[in-house]
Amino acid sequence: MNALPDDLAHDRHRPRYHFLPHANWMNDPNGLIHWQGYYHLFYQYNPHGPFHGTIHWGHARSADLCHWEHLPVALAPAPGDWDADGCWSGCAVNADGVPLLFYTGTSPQRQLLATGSPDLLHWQKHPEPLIATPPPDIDAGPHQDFRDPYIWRGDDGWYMVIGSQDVGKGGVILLYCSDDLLNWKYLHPLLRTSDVQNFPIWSGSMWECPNFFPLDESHVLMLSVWDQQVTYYPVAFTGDYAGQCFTPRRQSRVDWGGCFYAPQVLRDADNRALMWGWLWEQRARDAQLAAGWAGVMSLPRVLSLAPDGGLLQKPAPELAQLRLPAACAGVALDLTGASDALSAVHGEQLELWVEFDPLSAAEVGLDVCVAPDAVHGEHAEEFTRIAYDATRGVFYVDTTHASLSATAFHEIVTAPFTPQPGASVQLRVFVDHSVVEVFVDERVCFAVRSYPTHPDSLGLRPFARGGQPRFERLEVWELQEAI
Ligand code: DQQ
Repeated sequence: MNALPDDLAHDRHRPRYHFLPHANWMNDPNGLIHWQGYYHLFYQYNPHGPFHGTIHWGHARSADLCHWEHLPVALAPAPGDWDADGCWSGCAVNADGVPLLFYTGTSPQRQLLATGSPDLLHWQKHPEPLIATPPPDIDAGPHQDFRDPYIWRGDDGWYMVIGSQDVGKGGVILLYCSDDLLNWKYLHPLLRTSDVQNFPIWSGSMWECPNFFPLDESHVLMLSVWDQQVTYYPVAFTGDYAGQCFTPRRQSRVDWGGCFYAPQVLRDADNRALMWGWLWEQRARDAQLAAGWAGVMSLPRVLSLAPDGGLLQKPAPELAQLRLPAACAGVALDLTGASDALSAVHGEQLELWVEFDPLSAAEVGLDVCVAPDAVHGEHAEEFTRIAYDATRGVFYVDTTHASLSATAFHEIVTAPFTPQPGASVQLRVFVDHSVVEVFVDERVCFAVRSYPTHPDSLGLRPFARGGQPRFERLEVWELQEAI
């Protein structure tokens, strides 16, 4: 852990246990690798300000997934190099004990390699691009959208996927193979838009940041949907992989909150699939410039598959070490009981574990970051609402009232949600200053940003409409600072 400079220590919107650099801009997680007992997180980083530009690879490591040590920048764009305009996203590979970073250099986009020292602190760029252009039968557009290599070792050699577009046809994930990690042969598209046009989630015109990995009995292709200079959301296709071909069976949104993007997955020594995503700011650019930082990493999420093939995500259990003694631990509470139990609890670094009967009211949930004058009232001036709406069959997070500031974006994000028959809904919420990360039954996740203006918009309160809600469990912890 590294002490924060004074000006940042007083920034109430700056997260304290979600990872971010001391200052400036951060976007995608890159090169995730569990190496000699440490989780290494590289990330897209601009050391020159809190905006996207001159993209380097920042670097940090953690032994416990909670406390992070900032390390020197790993990759920097250099005039005359193939990455002169930026070192864009990519992955790390352990090549029989030699650490390698594969990434996209701009412009135009091409796939590059750097070899690391055993402590991962020094990186030597390979003199030539590994893959300089997209395959000739792919029209990657005027900017040659062709980026974000992701590599794995198969039974018969190395494989790489790269995100791209085929103009007029949509996104495409290109599959390559290699015997030596240096010479790559293009095989064919692993997936393209025309293969998934009957799936429900719109998938834009370009696919970036692919990850492809086995999970339980299936394979998952995760990618981020991009269209016309706009980043949208990551989706995961679950299906079968055989003979270098992927057959998707099911599609899901990885996160419904609207600021989670470009996730990457790491296999750790216990063979867990751990995922981080970039959480972008949801406030105006001026506010980001004034803050001096922009972009936060999500919490590490452990992935598994539901029996129906859906993606399950839960916060890494290591995060429990940040808990202070429980500030509230209630069982079988009605609305008044829950309200009383929460009235004494407030904070900017909280974990909530709530279970409720989804049949007990038309809408059930809770509000976080609530202004104090309204903790017991109907209309708080500032609050962020997290709730299940049985009438519409949705779970939602509402930041319409999260901030009185004109610079903060306000929206209601909604995910289809059907409770498990006969079971309570399990809601886990992490509040970390301007980050609110929500896990519903491990099946639906929302990461949102909330920027209250009142210094004391720190309260919690249960919420219900149309019925008598029953909270089976209501537990809250304050969490220690870790970054
Ligand atoms: N961010 C990187 C690209 C990637 C995009 C550039 C996704 O490599 O496609 O910073 O956010």
